Amino acid sequence: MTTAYDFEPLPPELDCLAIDPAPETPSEDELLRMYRAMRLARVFEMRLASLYRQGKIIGAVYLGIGQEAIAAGVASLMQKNDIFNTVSRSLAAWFYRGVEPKHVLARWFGKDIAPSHGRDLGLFLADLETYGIAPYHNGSMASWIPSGAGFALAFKMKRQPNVYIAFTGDGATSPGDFYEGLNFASIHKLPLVVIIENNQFAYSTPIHKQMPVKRVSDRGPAFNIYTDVAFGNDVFNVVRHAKKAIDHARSGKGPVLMEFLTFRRRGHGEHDDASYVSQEARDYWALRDPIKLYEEYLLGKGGLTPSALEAIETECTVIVDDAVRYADSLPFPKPESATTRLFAPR
Ligand SMILES: Cc1ncc(C[n+]2csc(CCOP(=O)(O)OP(=O)(O)O)c2C)c(N)n1
Repeated sequence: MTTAYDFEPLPPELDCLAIDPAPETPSEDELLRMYRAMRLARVFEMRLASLYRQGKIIGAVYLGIGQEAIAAGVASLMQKNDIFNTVSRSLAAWFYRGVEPKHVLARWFGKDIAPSHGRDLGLFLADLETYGIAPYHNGSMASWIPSGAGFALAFKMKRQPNVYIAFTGDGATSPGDFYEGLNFASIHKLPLVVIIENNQFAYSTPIHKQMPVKRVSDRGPAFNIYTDVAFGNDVFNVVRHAKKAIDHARSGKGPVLMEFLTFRRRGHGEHDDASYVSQEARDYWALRDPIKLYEEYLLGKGGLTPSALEAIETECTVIVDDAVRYADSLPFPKPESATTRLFAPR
């Protein structure tokens, strides 16, 4: 039995229990598009958790339950030809960009499906052409920052008005890649947007055991770049802060470090019971669940009816049911193909 770490609530200026987009209310279409992406991610991930327990998933499953507002809010600001990367912890960004749940699920099942034909699992996705999702070159979550700086350098050299958005976690700000990437991007004023989903833990390591500063954003001044920190479970607050950050990078003023405070409501993966997380922390963040906060707004000032939200939930459930059927129906890669597709053709 692990002892849980002490819990610290957010300071009042970084907390919010009643969310509101004012003064800039998005159109109803946009409100619902973000909501659908978040809800679909939640329904999908809850199903993934049970499929994992049924032994249907190959490998581990890592969920982003409780972090959906950051993924959907940031994805809503992306423009044509922007490039981003996330792992599946930010599934709502994939869904917002149009990735189909059935394709993600088939890969968690290890099935023979493009692009990797069972060679990697649902945690990663790369599809530059269709969704602007960058290829990943290894599993280290900090390594995307220097590679993102490379993409951003290409944008700058081609005078292309795009940004590279690297989503990553608080733990990923400790390895050297984080420093090298941001240092390089700052010197060359590259359009690199680093979004930190600070969910309070890197696996079982809490923030205070992984960094000597209170917040990831305290590291920003070392790079002399635009840095900000904000509550990440309010989708409107995410849009407000991420917009300023992305505009800054897009306008040629250099990279940004944007930290969103959130909470991982599950273990690091479904194999982890997270007994190091106190009940107090779980209860505190349950009240700040991003979908709960969003629904309270939509049903109140947003003017939606409970049946409108139920219809979206049903729609998401049907999509996920179909995804399970589709993934089940596909074959596994053939054993004799095991040595193919591992290296680029020469
Ligand atoms: C260099 C390296 N060490 C260890 C791991 C295993 N690992 C994968 S994710 C992770 C924790 C990352 O924490 P954080 O960046 O806070 O992201 P989160 O998982 O909380 O979203 C670890 C230790 C890894 N991928 N790469």
